Amino acid sequence: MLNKRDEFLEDAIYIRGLAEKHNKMFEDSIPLIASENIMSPMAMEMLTTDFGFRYAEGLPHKRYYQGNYYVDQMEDRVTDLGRSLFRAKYVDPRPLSGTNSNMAVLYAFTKPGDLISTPSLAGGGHISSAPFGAVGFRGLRTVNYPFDVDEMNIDVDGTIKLIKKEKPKICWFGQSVFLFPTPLKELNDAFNEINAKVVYDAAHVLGLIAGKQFQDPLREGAQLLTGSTHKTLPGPQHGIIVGETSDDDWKKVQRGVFPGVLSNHHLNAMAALGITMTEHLEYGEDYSKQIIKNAQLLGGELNKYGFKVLGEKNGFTKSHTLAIDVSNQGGGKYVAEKLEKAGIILNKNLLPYDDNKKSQNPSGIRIGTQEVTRIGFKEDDIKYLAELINDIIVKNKDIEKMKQEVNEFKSKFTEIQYCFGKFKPYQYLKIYK
Ligand code: DSN
Repeated sequence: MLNKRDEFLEDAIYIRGLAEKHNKMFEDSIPLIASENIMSPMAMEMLTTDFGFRYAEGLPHKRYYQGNYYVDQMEDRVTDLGRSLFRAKYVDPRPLSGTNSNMAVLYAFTKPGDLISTPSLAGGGHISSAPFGAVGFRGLRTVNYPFDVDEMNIDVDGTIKLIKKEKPKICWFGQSVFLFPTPLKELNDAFNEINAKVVYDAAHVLGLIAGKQFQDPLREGAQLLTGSTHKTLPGPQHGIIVGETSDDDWKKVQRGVFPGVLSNHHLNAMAALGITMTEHLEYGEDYSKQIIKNAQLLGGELNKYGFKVLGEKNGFTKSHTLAIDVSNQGGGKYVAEKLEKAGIILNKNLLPYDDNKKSQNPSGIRIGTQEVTRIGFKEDDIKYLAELINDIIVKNKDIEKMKQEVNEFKSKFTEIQYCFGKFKPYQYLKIYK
């Protein structure tokens, strides 16, 4: 019979074993989820340092705890790196996630009952800007921008009318299906007329903005960028707020972060973010160019195979993301699950004309090229990926054989690119002996 210690150890080893199996599953698979990425070795190392076990409430040099001598220096440097990377006056690298960043900004500039304008969920909006997400938690009301499916973007004229009529306290932008830049410049007169705050949730495209390959929202009308830091910016699961705004407004943002929506921030993740920023300053431009090139090529290839890739009129995408209507191939749920069986990991997604009630079985799938680009996919690899997807979904080839092909293909990509140092991804379990 097992004694208590052995029983608990068995549980611990079971959980560790799941992590090992999960690592192996991703090692063998092609990762296409548009909101994920893998970290560099130097950034990853930071997550297992003592930074992760300490408190540092507040701002550098004005803490409530002792022991922050090096923490303060690290936070100062990460903040400065953020200013360089985003060419911005203010950076707060403390939020724990994208949603946490959004909550801090909502806390700073709204009161319960206020109205804000946001992208709709089906138009790609994020759950944190929906009434059942962070926005609802703050007790806010929302109106959604009209969407133009041909353009795969918000409808400019309709949005101008909506802003002028509804006079929202905040005009909120940014999506989770983010194919094309938001037409901020075209909306500037409307923002000015109602004196709204303009906030842009850049989570998905943060690395592309920093790599100067997408729009530059802070120069186009937004005062604040929020975001998570682990999508096209390949950092830790963390958050950030960037601002070109008045000192008074920035103080409100900082108070929104602490003590508004968090007590301690996660120092190990912040250090990892700092290292990611240094790497992005060096490699971000090349990396972003290749991400977008790969996404556009994949859109074109899938289109040639007969898939209905949205945004065709504008070249399918100007970001890392593709949105594909697969209602003729069995629907988003069926296609995503079938691809998963063959080792291609992506997600089903609402499309702009889907009712929100269809979120468990929407018409679409979403694809992101940032992670495959990170491990070295170039043009020929993208063409082969499109062929694999066609073989699995359209030609209906044997799933086990396809899984083998996917595994063999993936085994060619053994190193994380666009970073300092060398590392074979998925080999993470080294500390416990
Ligand atoms: N849920 C994430 C996404 O997949 O886009 C964003 O937080």
